[in-house]
Amino acid sequence: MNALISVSDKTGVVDLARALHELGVRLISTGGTAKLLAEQGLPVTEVAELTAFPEMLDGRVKTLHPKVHGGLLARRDLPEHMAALHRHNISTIDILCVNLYPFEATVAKQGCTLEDAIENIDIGGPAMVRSGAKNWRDVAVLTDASQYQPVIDELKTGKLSDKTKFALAVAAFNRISNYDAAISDYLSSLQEDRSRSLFPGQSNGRFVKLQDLRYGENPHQQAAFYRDLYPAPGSLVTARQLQGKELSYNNIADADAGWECVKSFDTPACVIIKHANPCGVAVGKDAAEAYAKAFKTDPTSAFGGIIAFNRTVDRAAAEAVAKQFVEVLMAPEYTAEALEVFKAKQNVRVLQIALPPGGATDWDKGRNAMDVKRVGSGLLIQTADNHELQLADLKVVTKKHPTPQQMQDLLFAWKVAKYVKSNAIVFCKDGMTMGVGAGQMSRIDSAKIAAIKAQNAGLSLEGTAAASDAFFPFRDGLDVIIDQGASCVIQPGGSMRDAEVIAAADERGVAMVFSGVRHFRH
Ligand code: 93A
Repeated sequence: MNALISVSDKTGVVDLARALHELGVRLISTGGTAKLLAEQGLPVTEVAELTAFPEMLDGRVKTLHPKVHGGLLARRDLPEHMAALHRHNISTIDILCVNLYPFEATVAKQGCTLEDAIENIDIGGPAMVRSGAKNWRDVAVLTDASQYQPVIDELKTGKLSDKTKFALAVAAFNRISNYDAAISDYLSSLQEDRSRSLFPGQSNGRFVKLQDLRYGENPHQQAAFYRDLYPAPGSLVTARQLQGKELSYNNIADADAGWECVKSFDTPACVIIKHANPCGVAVGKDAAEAYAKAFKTDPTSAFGGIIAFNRTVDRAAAEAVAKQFVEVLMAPEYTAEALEVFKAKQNVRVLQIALPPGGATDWDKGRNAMDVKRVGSGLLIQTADNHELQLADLKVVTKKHPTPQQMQDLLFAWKVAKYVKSNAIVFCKDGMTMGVGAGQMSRIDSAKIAAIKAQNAGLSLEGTAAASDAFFPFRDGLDVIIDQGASCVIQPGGSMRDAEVIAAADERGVAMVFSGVRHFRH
């Protein structure tokens, strides 16, 4: 039996080689490895001797030779393969032990140059690993020091089982795949203007761990936070935490909901999130006014909330926010005075996140290009819900037309409804939410809950604009909304009973517009 050993990380390799030698295996090795084994008194044949070709080009070509790859790839069960080996005086290589040039460790070092990185791209090693692993029935491929001892132990009992050799081949291809991924990731990271590449925000399925989390949604669950390899500008993962306790799993999930919602507004806006739903959203002349309005929607739920702004938080806004119990605060910027206010409240997690460079109407907005949801042993993947409704998209379907002010409120309500879990009913007026009904199994219940919440907050729904994230299958849902005081309604339309629902709106004297799109959010 012949073993070819070629390792950069020489840990454990002398013991392995000695054990192989004692089992009567002939050792073949590349320059550095051969030198080490010879120093330890082991008989070793250099690859250069085997190939009758010197290592060349600074070691770039060492093992890339038919004497090596023929010996690895020949099928022992095919007489013509074995005859070809014989004709060309090639010996089989039955055990291959390779670990690769340390590419990952090299690029992880501070100040690594492109040249350093390139020189550490191993070519011959992965080529041998692939050859050996492809021919797994005949070649045992060791790519990690943890495999040495178990393989030696099994060899001592006679020969390696197919099961072991197959497992080694799987591990070998995994290693190669990760190695190539590291090279591709590193080189891609050097390309300029990645955010404007064809597919912004896409990760090619690869993620980088940002941090382990104390626990998941509940304390008995483990969790970690990963980001896309190339995060889109303006996305949550680009946030910088200025102060406060460590973010929890639920904090991050809620913060994302708040940030996604608030950055969709052009004008100063504030979003307060609880359990992934907005419990108050408002626009105002500045951050402080937007917050005051958003808070009014549901002061009870706002307790312990996650608050997001799309404008600089100044002292006035900070002082107002500091009066309530807040878990996480997000904004593109804070004045020094605002930060001073939170110094006294060290538990508050203060995050600074840059807005997407193109603003609220930017086409990519730093959102995920893809939305992924895990289901039992599978994935659901969809493009993100990026639809932005424009005034011109609205179709008035009732006799009564909304006033320009009502149109603004309808658009505002629609924007908010998109970020409310389905079934969503949102009542709004003058750029603020007046009642939010979220996540109910029945649209009617969502409407009723929104009304109860408004009542609890001392708000009147009289003359409000109401949004429904999906169409009304019957007139009953619309009736409940009108009973609560809505004077205009926005909904996608598209129900079998649209005519009945429009007639109901006309009968009750409210204006209704169709958006033509639905915003289910689960
Ligand atoms: O430069 S290479 O890509 N060209 C080769 O032909 C080659 N063959 C083995 N690198 C090559 N290797 C690698 O050399 C192995 O994967 C291993 O990491 C390293 C071992 O070199 P040495 O035994 O000289 O320390």
